[in-house]
Amino acid sequence: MKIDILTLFPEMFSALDSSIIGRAVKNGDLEINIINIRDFAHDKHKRCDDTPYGGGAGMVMMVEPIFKAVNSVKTANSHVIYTSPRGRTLNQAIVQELAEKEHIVILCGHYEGVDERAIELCVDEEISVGDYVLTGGEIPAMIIADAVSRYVDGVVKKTSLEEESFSNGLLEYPQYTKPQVFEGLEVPAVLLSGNHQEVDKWRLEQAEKITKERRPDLLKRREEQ
Ligand code: 4G1
Repeated sequence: MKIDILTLFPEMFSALDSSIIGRAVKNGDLEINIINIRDFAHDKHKRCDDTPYGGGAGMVMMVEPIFKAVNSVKTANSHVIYTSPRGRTLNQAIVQELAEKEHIVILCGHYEGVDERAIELCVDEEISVGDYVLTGGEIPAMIIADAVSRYVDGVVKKTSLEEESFSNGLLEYPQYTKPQVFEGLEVPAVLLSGNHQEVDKWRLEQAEKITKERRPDLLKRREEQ
């Protein structure tokens, strides 16, 4: 899987160098390229944003550098995403859909976003990571790259993905590690019993209880599937 990220703020993506994603990139299981849109500016000042036609606050990212940047990476198999509050909200079903793609290109907006013609000319799909105001699409792009990368062979152990699909759509059960007692709080006895059937049963019950209490909408979505 190849992910190309187009941005005016490439430095922000050093966050991806560490952790599991960084290791997958080093192993060659995953290719992530960060492309600076500014490298495609045509004038000597490398201008990539300008004031909006019609007036109003802030700056708009210009279409030409974006158009050139996208075309520099795009092939017949590319899926181009614009991270935007207008898009459908990311969920695990969308992540799985994206994980099937050979090549994902993610365009990050900043300031007041991009010239609408950039979306019209270059973008296959808009995706949002949630309903709140951000300064740019860079962190959403990292969220998409992180979530999709987990499905690349070798990034996450197969058993993790299998357990996840078993508990599909449920919140996680409580986890404990050493010590057995801390500040008078004990690890539930069933987890020390060595009875794997009882452990599995307890974990499923806990996951269902927590999901029902906190995210009943997730249970409804599971029933629909
Ligand atoms: C109107 C949130 C504007 C924001 C309504 C989630 C947010 C990209 C995302 C905004 C952005 C709401 C996202 C807002 C995002 C141009 C550049 C758009 C930054 C920008 C709820 C600012 N998922 N926001 N506008 O935040 O890019 O992907």
